[in-house]
Amino acid sequence: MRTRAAVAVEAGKPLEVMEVNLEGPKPGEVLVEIKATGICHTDEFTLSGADPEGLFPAILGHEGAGVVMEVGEGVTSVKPGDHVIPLYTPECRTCPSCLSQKTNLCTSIRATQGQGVMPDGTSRFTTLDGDPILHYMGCSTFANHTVLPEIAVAKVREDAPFDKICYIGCGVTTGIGAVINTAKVEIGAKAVVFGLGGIGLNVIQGLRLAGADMIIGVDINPDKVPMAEHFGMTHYLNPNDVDDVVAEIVNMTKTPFDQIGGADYSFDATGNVQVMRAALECTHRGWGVSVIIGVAPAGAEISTRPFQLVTGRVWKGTAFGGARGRTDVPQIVDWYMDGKIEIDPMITHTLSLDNINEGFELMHAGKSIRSVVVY
Ligand code: NAD
Ligand code: AHE
Ligand code: ZN
Repeated sequence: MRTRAAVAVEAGKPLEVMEVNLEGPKPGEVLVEIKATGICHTDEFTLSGADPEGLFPAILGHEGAGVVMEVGEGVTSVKPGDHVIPLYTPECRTCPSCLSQKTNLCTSIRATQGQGVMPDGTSRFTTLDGDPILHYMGCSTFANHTVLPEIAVAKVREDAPFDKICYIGCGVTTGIGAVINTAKVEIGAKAVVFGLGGIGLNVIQGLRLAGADMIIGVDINPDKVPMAEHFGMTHYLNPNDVDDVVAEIVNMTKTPFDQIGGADYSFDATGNVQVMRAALECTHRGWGVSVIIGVAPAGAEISTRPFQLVTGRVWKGTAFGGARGRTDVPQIVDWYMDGKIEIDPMITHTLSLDNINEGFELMHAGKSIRSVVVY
């Protein structure tokens, strides 16, 4: 079939909206009509050329929602007409990682996913001239139609609006999951969130759900403050207003009883390795846990004095908030529909596919939280 897609032709260049060919689903695959997709900072990261796994030409996008149109041979868990959210972290339930119950990082198709192809080693997308176009993160939601492995879709309820629940395909689940699944924050905790964008705000909403007492938000862009307060931020710190962010947070978290100070939990949602260091070092001696969510450019490395870990701080990371997509995503959609979590205010811009590059411009200018493309 033919479909319309925004193609990343080359690193650092705007996406090009064009007609492309899409082959139907092979055994174990499903064809999905994408109804809406968010633009995550990770799409920008790959488009910029900073992603060591970035391949071109490719159809980016990994935060979508849509309807199953056709299923390949052997597919049993979804059928045409089902509403689904594509999963860049699939859940096969049979690989060593899924069976371990220790991680959400299903390994069954990770290798081919990183090469921009389906599990059989080929792409379903081509240009109208027949040249291959690669998939991205196994999703390619910047296309009106896409093909995914059955294990990489979560079936969700049909009354949930696509233009909101697409965000559960990455940002919402990553932020809330980082708090609940990865850090396992407890009631009364003191937490710091670095980066008040599409992910950081969901960390904040996760912290409020978990019952954190103190939620310090750190961002160089003060325009992000009102939204962060709406979601539960209790204190704001602009790194440009203080000499030493770490010392400042340690002071803010001191009590008359605890003069050591430091956050119980911190989260990096910036992708900046200097920020990651500060996030670790502002946590409490003996028990502080710092979770890296941000994705850093090729060649970037994190560092700290080993003494920081010797004295009990723990450095962790999380992908897709530790969520097992087929199991957890339908539940998060229910949380949204039941009013337990909020999504709508974070979707600050709605665009057509033709205007998708505006979403990247808004992100660069710090003017959006989430831009969503509606097909
Ligand atoms: P975003 O652009 O919406 O937000 C980033 C925020 O960080 C912005 O508000 C920006 O002002 C702020 N910021 C930038 N530099 C800063 C600094 N030095 N100090 C403090 N604040 C700073 O991006 P997003 O969509 O929220 O994504 C955030 C990061 O999370 C990106 O690196 C993205 O690739 C990554 N990410 C990771 C996962 C995962 O599974 N681990 C999932 C989604 C996104
Ligand atoms: N390709 C990059 C890493 C990108 C990365 O870390 N991706 C996250 C999801 S970001 C979603 O917005 C992830 O899930 N990582 C686990 C995985 O298996 O990719 C690089 O640095 O090579
Ligand atoms: Zn993402």
